[in-house]
Amino acid sequence: MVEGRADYRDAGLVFPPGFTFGSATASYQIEGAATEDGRGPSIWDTFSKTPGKVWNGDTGDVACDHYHRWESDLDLMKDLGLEAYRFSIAWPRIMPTGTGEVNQAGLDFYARLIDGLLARGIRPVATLYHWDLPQALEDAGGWPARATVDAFARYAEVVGEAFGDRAHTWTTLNEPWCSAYLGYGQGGHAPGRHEPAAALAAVHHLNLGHGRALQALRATSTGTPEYSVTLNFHVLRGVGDGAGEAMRRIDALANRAFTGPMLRGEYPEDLLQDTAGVTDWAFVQDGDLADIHQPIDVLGVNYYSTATVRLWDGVSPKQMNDGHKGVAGGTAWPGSDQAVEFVEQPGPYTAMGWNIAPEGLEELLVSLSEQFPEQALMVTENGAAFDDEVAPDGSVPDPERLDYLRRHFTAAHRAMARGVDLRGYFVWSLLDNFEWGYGYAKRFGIVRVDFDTLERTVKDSGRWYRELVRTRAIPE
Ligand code: IFM
Repeated sequence: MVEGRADYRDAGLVFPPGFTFGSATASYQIEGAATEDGRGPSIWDTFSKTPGKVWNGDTGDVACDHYHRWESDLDLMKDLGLEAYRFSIAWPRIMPTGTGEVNQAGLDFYARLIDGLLARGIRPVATLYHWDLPQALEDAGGWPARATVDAFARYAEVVGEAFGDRAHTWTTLNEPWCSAYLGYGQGGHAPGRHEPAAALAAVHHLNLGHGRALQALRATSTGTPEYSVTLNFHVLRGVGDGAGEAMRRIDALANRAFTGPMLRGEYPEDLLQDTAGVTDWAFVQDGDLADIHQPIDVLGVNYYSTATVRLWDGVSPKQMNDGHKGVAGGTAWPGSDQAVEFVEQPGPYTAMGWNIAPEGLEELLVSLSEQFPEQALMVTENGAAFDDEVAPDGSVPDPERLDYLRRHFTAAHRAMARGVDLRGYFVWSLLDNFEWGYGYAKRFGIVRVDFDTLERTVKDSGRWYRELVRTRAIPE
């Protein structure tokens, strides 16, 4: 083992000028004001209000109340020294039913936010879709339906016209893997459907939506924004005899299903073969791949942990679902008697139960830059949930999160030292917020939110980050 590789706790590493330090959030997770100023319902409003879907019955109705507290939140960002802020625009605030009428009050909110960022010298990095699909579009079929792509392109045109003079970076989608597979396959995310073929149709329509949105944004933006998409990559480890095959399959489904069309203009042949028992991919029409394959300036990378997989022979999808051989979670291919199981990994873990593996980030960044040598990269999310406690003096000591961040910044720095063109890093998240199916039980913020009083308190990790941004060197 190379000295120092195991702990990733190098201090003093300096990030170059031009490297962007930011933090990230998403609309449904922080805004609240779910029915105010003409916002329409999204699939997450519906899902979170469906009994049994979200821990404790939590919803985003109030969340961090950022919709009303945006100005003091911007002051907080300024105080932390953030150079950029990655937020998402709620489609149902802009177009309450996803198509048709544009809601001026929704546009006004994001105009205030963007202008407020610029006034404080913070670059606005805006994501168009971080999972809050207007419910009316889901009622009409959701992402498995091609019409959703047209609606998304029109929405991109509207925000491009409104903010394309000021946005620093446009990001089309956040983690389409989650939207497609968790939303339409596994069902743990909104809209909670369990339809494997629909999940793959959603993969394609999200990819197409990305390409069509880029075209619309480019056509309407009058400034000089950068263009990007954010993917959550699976950094894979394998166990057992079929380890290589298990890793190949998940790499195809989870990673190359998106990078293939977006960055190479084609779906991987092995993905089409692996999934032939589920769909014939007839939803891919002539011209789609050219539409998807648009240039981007930066590829957004979200990374939290690694995943370990094992291949099972002789397991049918039914057995898989029944928990055959203790297989709890994984993927089975209809028409095949093989299944891939996600197995437990060695710790330490965060409060999400995710293993802490900074070396996975270094490996991912190096691998992406080898696969796509011309593509600049940006870590658009990295961070950790822990069960923070408020100290008697009101401070929030969070040594585990601080240590997690230190090790992952070290990993990013090491990747850069190995030649990776990494442009910046956004810590997830600025604020404790609505963590989807976990509600408010999991805290990712570098700023604590008291969900009774909505008071914000900068945690020790936030202070540490402020020091990193100020000095550009990883603090002790
Ligand atoms: O909170 C989420 C975010 O919305 C998308 N990426 C992962 C985060 C932590 O689960």
